[in-house]
Amino acid sequence: MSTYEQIATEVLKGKKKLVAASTQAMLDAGEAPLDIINKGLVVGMSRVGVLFQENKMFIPEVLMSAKAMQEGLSIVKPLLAEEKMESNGTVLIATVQGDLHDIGKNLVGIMLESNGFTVIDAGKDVSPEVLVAKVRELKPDVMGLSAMLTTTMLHMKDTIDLLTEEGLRDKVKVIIGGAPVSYDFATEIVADGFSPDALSAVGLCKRLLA
Ligand code: B12
Repeated sequence: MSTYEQIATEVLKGKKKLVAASTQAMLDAGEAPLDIINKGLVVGMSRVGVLFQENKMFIPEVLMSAKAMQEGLSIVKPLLAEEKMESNGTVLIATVQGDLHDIGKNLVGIMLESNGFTVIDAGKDVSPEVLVAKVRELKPDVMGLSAMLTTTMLHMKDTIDLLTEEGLRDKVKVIIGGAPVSYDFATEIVADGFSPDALSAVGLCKRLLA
């Protein structure tokens, strides 16, 4: 029988096929999809973060882990979205320009979707111009911006500034997240909110749209 610890270790080792098999085995054994994400896949990826920081893991291995994590997520995701409910609102999410980190953003999308929000994922490395055009066209209630680099987090401000210039700032709530950003940074760039993780992002969206 697979365990959460096994999934975490397989993510850390970048074993895509094993992660897929263990995830499926856990689901078959009746484990909840959200638990598999939070107690298995995310735990593995957090360990990757620590080892990368300590120079004990390098980019090719990190990428293998990221792919293994995404493989697990792709198996549990359809099950989370299965319970159809009335939409709580529409959230446009994206990783900002110059930034290719999308695991956190994808998790936020999955959590929102599984809590009844309609999620439009604009992808990664998305420019302020493209985001503003999407806000105009799709009229989301919330725009969620993700950044993982201290350099790219500045594009969150650029995106908000462009929304203001285009007269759209009061049409959408903007929330931000990602390792280098904080509540203080959100206040500084006049975003409507910040969340440190995917689960609290759900509560934040609910509060903003209440
Ligand atoms: C995986 C990873 C990569 C992968 C990304 C694969 C992918 N598809 O995402 C690859 C190998 C491509 C990569 C590349 C690089 N990376 Co990198 N990477 C990481 C790593 C190890 C883990 C990130 C991750 O996925 N974490 C797991 C997820 C679940 O957590 P999360 O992203 O934080 O998301 C959660 C919250 O932040 C929040 N959240 C996230 N987004 C949002 C959005 C909203 C709206 C809300 C509300 C919440 C929210 O909710 C999420 C879920 O709970 C981090 C280390 C770290 N400590 O974070 C470094 C890290 C982010 N990378 C770093 C660096 C330097 C790079 C490179 C520049 C390396 C290089 N020299 O080339 C490149 C940059 C490429 C680019 N242009 O983007 C640095 C950034 C340093 C800095 N301060 O700027 C870090 C911190 C590592 C380090 N300490 O040096 N990386």
